[in-house]
Amino acid sequence: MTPILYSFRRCPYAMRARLALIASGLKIKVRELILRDKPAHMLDISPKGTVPVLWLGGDQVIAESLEIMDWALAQSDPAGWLNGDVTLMRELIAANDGPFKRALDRYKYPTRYLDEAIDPAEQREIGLDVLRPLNARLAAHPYLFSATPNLADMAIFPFVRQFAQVDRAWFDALKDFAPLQSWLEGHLKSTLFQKVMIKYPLWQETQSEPWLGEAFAPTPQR
Ligand SMILES: N[C@@H](CCC(=O)N[C@@H](CS)C(=O)NCC(=O)O)C(=O)O
Repeated sequence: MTPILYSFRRCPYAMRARLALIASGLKIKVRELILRDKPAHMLDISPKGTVPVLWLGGDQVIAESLEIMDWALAQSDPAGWLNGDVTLMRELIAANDGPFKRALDRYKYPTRYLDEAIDPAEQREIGLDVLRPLNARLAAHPYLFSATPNLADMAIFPFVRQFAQVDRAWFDALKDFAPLQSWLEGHLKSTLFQKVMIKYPLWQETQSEPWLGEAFAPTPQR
């Protein structure tokens, strides 16, 4: 069967999965959801209840964003995202998913962490410390490893986007971060990202799913 992705448009984990799935050129269908109303079938096949979830049919399920990227690129990697030092790519991704994401959540949603007596400005600095080595890499070439993007660029930039968006004026005014700022800008303007951010209607059990990365064309009303 055609693989089906359970996805939430604004989730950075779901974005990185969509980036790899679209870049791979594989034909995938998408079920758009909102987190407070997850489809029963998604919870059946992945009880931990996070997006993205890629359903390959039957009990074959991939419920981790990086594993979805790996699955897609293992089959088809036309842009060469796996060319290069994959171990180092994964180290950068681990710093993103660990310390950076932790600081991002506390910076973006301080009221969720009232028991921790969070200072959002301090968390923002912790996040910036993780971005500093990325910025240094980007001073040497347009993407993290070379002149073309790879797995690390694509797995990380959706989170930097979120970090920047909390206070765009502050982010844009950061001195010494021009390489990171233009790297982010380039991703946001890319054709691939436009496809990744196509808006789909929420999926309902009775509906057929649109193709991932293709503009949704509703059936004309008679
Ligand atoms: N480690 C997971 C994390 C995914 C994740 O945490 N996704 C969030 C949305 S961005 C989620 O589904 N949270 C569950 C919820 O809020 O109900 C992955 O990489 O796929």
